[in-house]
Amino acid sequence: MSESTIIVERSERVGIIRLNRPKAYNALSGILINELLDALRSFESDTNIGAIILTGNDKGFCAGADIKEQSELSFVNAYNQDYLKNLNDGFFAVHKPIVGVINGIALGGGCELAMMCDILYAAETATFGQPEITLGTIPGAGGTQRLIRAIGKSKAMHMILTGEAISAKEAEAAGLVAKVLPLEEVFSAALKTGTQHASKIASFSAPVVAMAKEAVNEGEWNISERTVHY
Ligand code: DAK
Repeated sequence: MSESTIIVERSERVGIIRLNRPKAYNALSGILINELLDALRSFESDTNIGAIILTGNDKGFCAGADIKEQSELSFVNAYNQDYLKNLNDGFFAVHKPIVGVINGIALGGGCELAMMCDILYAAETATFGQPEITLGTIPGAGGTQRLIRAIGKSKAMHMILTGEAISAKEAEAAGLVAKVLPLEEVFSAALKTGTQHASKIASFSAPVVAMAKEAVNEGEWNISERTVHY
């Protein structure tokens, strides 16, 4: 039986999902996306869970769409599977806060996955980038939409049109992440801090947290139709 592409844990009322494809920098294979969505759905329906943490492993957060897998798909298969849209829709369906703990690279779909979270904490080693243009394509999971809302047009354009990544400090200054954590013991410190914040949120009224999250998302998108096309 193949190894799971995610590790699911819980710490009191906090559900923790760790991406777990170290040999591929946690690239988003179809299997990983399905397992991630299953874990999100499971935590969403679990009344003992009040918040969710999504993080990577010691290879970093996520290198984006699985390039090898994608390159083997026919157009029809890629179109029908539409993994990235499923991923985006799956995050929209979660009413509990999702804290992303970004402990290293967050590239392409990895940066977009980070932006699907509600609050981001980054390690000092984290980098954020949309390198799709270097592969002859554009961000395919909301990057063109979320990045402009998170950091403004000029910085978003710079990242998307050059493919250059930004550091955790730059991401914090630009408003992409809420907090940058100390470098020493990056992973455990980031996870611990993320867990503490998630636990704090989890102690509040669940319906009120869900309403607050919904209101913020409405403000971010200002649209009733939740589909992100790119
Ligand atoms: N997918 C699959 N495998 C990956 C990968 C990825 N994204 N990133 C890394 N790997 C694999 C490498 O192939 C290598 O595998 P082996 O050769 O060992 O089998 C292993 O991870 C280690 O990689 P490196 O040898 O390159 O390790 P380094 O430490 O030197 O570099 C790196 C690590 C993460 C900086 C580098 O691998 C890298 O730059 N990776 C690619 C990052 C990237 O370009 N990400 C964006 C992916 S594209 C759309 C649909 C989809 C998309 C766009 C539009 N539409 C529907 C419109 C695509 C979106 C993307 O995310």
